[in-house]
Amino acid sequence: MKLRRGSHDATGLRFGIVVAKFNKFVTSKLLSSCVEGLTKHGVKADDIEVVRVPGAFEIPLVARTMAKSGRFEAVICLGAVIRGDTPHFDYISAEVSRGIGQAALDADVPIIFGVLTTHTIAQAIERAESAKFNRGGAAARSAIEMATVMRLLRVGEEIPPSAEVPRVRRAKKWAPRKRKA
Ligand code: INI
Repeated sequence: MKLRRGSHDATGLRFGIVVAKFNKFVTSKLLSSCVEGLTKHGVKADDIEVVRVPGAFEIPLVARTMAKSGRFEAVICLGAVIRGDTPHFDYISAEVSRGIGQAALDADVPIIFGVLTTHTIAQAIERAESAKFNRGGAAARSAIEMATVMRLLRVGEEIPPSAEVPRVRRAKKWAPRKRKA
């Protein structure tokens, strides 16, 4: 049996982060613990690119574009959808989770779901703070694990240069010159 798993050594890997501005008092905490989580595992600050979007609903499109750019080994999505008095929560949380999953499959690049969906503000704060659940740090670890396991699985996918088919010039067939009459 072969067991393949990702590592937590992220040296040389590049990550994109999409973070929602809505509920910034929560998402800013998710962002700082996520960046800290990446750098702690060897990612250089220059290899992290952060894009801010208005709200969680806008995350999937930007995540998909970043993932398709070929500039990142993984993209991390951070947001906070907090239940209110209307069904708005249900539409946004359903769409962001579906959209992120679809974006990862479209782009063929790991996209991490670091979007909180909570009933209360207190639950959201609890999950964003590093002392408690720290979902930002967890998103960073998941991204590193997925980036490294995908790299393992993809070994051998590219065609090595030696296997490329050389362009062969066909030699002209020899034929006797026709004499002018
Ligand atoms: N966006 C969030 O990220 N979290 C929320 O809790 C939220 N609520 O509750 O409304 C929210 N709404 C904005 C939404 O994501 C879009 O930005 C907006 O609808 C424009 O498309």
